[in-house]
Amino acid sequence: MTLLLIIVAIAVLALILVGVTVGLVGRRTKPAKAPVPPRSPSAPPTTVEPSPTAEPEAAAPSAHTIERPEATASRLVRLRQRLAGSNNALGRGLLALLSRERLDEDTWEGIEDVLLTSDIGVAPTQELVERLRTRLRVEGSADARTVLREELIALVDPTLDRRLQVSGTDGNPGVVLVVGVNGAGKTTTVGKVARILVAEDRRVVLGAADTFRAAAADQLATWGERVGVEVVRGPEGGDPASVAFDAVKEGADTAVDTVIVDTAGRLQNKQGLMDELGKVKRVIEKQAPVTEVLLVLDATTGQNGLIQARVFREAVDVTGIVLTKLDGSAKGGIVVQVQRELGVPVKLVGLGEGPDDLAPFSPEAFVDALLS
Ligand SMILES: Nc1nc2c(ncn2[C@@H]2O[C@H](COP(=O)(O)OP(=O)(O)OP(=O)(O)O)[C@@H](O)[C@H]2O)c(=O)[nH]1
Ligand SMILES: [Mg+2]
Repeated sequence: MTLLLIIVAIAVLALILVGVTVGLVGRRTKPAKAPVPPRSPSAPPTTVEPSPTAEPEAAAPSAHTIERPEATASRLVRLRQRLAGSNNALGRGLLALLSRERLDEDTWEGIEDVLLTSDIGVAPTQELVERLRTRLRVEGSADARTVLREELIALVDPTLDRRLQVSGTDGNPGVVLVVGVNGAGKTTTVGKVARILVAEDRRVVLGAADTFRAAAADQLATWGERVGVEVVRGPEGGDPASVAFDAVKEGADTAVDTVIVDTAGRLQNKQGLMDELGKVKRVIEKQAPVTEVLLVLDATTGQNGLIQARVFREAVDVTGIVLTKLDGSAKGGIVVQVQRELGVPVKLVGLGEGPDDLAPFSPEAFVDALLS
């Protein structure tokens, strides 16, 4: 009898065990939610947070239709590799020349040529060569690579504040105005920045103030839809300042963190268009202060980019540069020139056409990529 009871007890236990196991497996095979990349605590801050007040909670996106953008830390690793790929002609050339047995006049001329071809600019090139010559002479045994790395980082200036000003004060959203010439990568950058902010759990509204073509607003709408961000648009041919105003008003009314306003490409030598840009900014500021004006420059345009930068700075107070298409350019030296000319830091770099191919600019990572 006792034996029978034990057998029955074992059988019941076995049944319970099987049931639990099947339940677990069943649960595991249910469709998984979209993976959420972990936010690494070591990621450098991309944005400035002026007020200690609590941010409003982000609306819970539906996992089926809305993408979760890549976190900044992991994109930095990937983008560093890409940067190394596109710019290593400069770094390799310099290292090859510096590693010669004797650094004669021909070698120094070669170094100058390599620097000039990368668009660092004449004055910074001469300064850099002078400093390298002095240091290598004085610190006879110094490793050329270490000296070159230190001097390049100093040239790119690690002291500049490169965080994006994406938060407003006094209950206003932060307002980012994005400007630049045709095809520089403005709309793409607005879409990519929105993704960075969404990845940081910020609430965003986009303003399609490029009213020249309906396709421009459609392009922005596509970026917005992918990450569940509202896009405010106006009629084709409408007043861009009025669309920008509406977008910022919508952002304020719905208490989002940041409104990013895309503008039409405009040539810097068309005075009327440049005046229009000034008006867009003034009209926005009737609603809320513009916290960041990003000038988007195509890194492959070299000296021309510098001329654009000067004119745009006069029309609107540029606070940060986005250097796009650095993936297709060996002219990364433009970073140095444009910062010097404008006194405005490069804050972001575009390294491809992919949705997360935009990274915060870091002088150390940039120079390490050059010398890798
Ligand atoms: N390789 C590469 N392509 C880029 C990058 N950024 C933008 N592009 C491409 O450049 C082209 C123009 O980008 P848009 O964002 O439409 O440029 P835009 O400044 O808004 O152009 P307009 O509105 O016509 O003035 C597109 O094909 C983008 O995919 C980048 O960092 N790398
Ligand atoms: Mg555009």
